[in-house]
Amino acid sequence: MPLPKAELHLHIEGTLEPELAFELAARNGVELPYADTEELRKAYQFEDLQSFLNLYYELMAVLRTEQDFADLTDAYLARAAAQGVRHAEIFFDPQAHTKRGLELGTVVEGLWRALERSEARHGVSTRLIMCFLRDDSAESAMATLRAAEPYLDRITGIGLDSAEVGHPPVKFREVYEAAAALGLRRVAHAGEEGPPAYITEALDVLGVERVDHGLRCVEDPALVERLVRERVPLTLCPLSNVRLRTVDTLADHPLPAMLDAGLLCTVNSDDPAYFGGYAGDNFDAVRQTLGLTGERLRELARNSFLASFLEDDEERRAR
Ligand code: ES4
Ligand code: ZN
Repeated sequence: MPLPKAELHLHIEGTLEPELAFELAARNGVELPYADTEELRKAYQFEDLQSFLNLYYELMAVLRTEQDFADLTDAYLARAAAQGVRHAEIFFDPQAHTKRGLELGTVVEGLWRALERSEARHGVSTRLIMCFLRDDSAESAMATLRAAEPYLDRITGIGLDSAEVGHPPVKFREVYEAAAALGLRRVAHAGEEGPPAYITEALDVLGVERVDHGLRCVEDPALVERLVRERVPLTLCPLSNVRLRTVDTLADHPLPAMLDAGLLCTVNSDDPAYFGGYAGDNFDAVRQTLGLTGERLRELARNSFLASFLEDDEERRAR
């Protein structure tokens, strides 16, 4: 039995496996510039975050209908459940779809079709987190937040993702203020490729409760001390860091040192179809390569529920 865990850093569009991409392409009459799944898989060699994002946005063209989003999400939940995931807080990128001409409602209703059945079908509770693309304008993010107001009963929080460097958190100050006023929880990617100062800014300017990645905090001892003191959860994604060359090899990953420093780390999968594995695969990889003990692995699993947006009673039931 895999360790029960919560997945807190998962882009639903990043769960699009090559087989489903081709199936949806055929269903929707979309031409992919790859002959077959084997040729597509060969494109999964990334230099950095941007080279991955280019493929990630390109492949989304196959997602057209509510049923496509429902099928994508249901396939993810089945895989996650098989790896011990009991709770998943799922990111989606509305602007990546509305800029292709889809309605926001198509995306949210489609995701919801799978999420509303998830506990019964897969034993996985869920939350939805709407991310803004930080390489798009703050005006576009604000318009997206306003367009999402009819769906806020289905959306727990907001996040910030896509190309980090050159797009500091402060760019989205007003959007985060407006989201807070609507009662939304707040997270943001920071310190993946961007500097430690972006982590500080996400905390101080955006009021985030959790930092996605946050890996580069290790370059700033005073920041590490603050994150420990304030018990700020970090949603680390070890296999993602290797594939996007944020770390040289998995053996060089600072996770053990971060746990030793007292940071509230969690292990997550980011874009599992692209980075070589789901939540359990990430746990297996850090166990094998970083030699984490059973106690450390249980700490990571416990942290995932502690850092989640579940209420206390739900949290106890989930773990
Ligand atoms: C992402 Cl790995 C990563 N970083 C930033 N934004 C993203 N969107 C999807 N995957
Ligand atoms: Zn991410």
